[in-house]
Amino acid sequence: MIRRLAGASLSLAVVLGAAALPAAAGPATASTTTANVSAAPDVDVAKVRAHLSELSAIAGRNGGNRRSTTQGYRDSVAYVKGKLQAAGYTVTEQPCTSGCTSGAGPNLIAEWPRGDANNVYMFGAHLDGVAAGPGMNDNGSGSAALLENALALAQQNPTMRNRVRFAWWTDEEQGLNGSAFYVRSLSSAERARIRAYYNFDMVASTNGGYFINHITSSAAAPMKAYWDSLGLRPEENTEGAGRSDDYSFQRYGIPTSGYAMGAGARKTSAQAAKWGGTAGASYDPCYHRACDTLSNINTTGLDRAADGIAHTLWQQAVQTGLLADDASPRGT
Ligand code: DTR
Ligand code: ZN
Ligand code: ZN
Repeated sequence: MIRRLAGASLSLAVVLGAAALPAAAGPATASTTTANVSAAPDVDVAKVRAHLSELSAIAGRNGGNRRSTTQGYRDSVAYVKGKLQAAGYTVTEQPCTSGCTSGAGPNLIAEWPRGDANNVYMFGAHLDGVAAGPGMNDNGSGSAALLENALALAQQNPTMRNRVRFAWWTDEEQGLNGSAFYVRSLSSAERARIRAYYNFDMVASTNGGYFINHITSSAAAPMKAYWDSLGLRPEENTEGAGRSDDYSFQRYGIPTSGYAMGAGARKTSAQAAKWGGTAGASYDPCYHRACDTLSNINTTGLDRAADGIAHTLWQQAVQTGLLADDASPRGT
């Protein structure tokens, strides 16, 4: 619950350019056009937390973790899949048949079947955890934020300009293996349709910062615009570079970005002055530890990530308005 303007539908479109936020919409002027415009939803962080609670319970029933090779992982896949199917998605389990740890469960892929299939925007998070604990920040946080965004998209069912595909990856913790298998398995034509891949890994670190992968890139622009609009002054995700599933796409030249709040590296004094928290301590003091439980979740950060995902998804793929000059749709 962050955004000042959270309505599901506006009757007045103000064409403000690619980085425009609904909160900046002003009164009608010569540059306005009347249309049914879908605004990005304010994703309910209580619902994101409810998904996290389910993942926590799954770990609890399965020896305390959700490692890719375990029943805890397979139950996590079943939970996410069930929610997506109930919302109307066709969901694919992709077994990882090469390069994954023996016995690793599948990737989970869900595409929203509207918009131009030649322009695909992908949003992904790894669903597996390490053996040491339940993996709530790493990476229940990204998985749950993504799931609630997928459900919000289905619920709002806006007119789509481009295609959105969601992925929950297996075996990231053993070497980015599920995402690497996925990208490797695509044909070059399928890879060329992916306009950007957005990654969400550890988006609720209790002593975290606001980090964006490839922050100055055009793929990152809507992610940065949203956090800038909250006054967060995000920084480049240097700690996470090459260490999560975005790297599997980057290696094939696909533009990548994403949010992260940080792992085992320590917060600087300048960052503590800017964002609060404890200088000299890890962004996530429970990184890869048994204490990465529901208590290890920064709900404010989680909310800001979930809402920024929605902003980015809407900006890149939803039919958000009509051109001011000729009133023709921006896409087909
Ligand atoms: N892939 C993460 C590793 C990681 C390390 N630092 C960061 C910073 C931001 C995001 C991720 C990471 C893991 O799953 O352990
Ligand atoms: Zn991770
Ligand atoms: Zn990890």
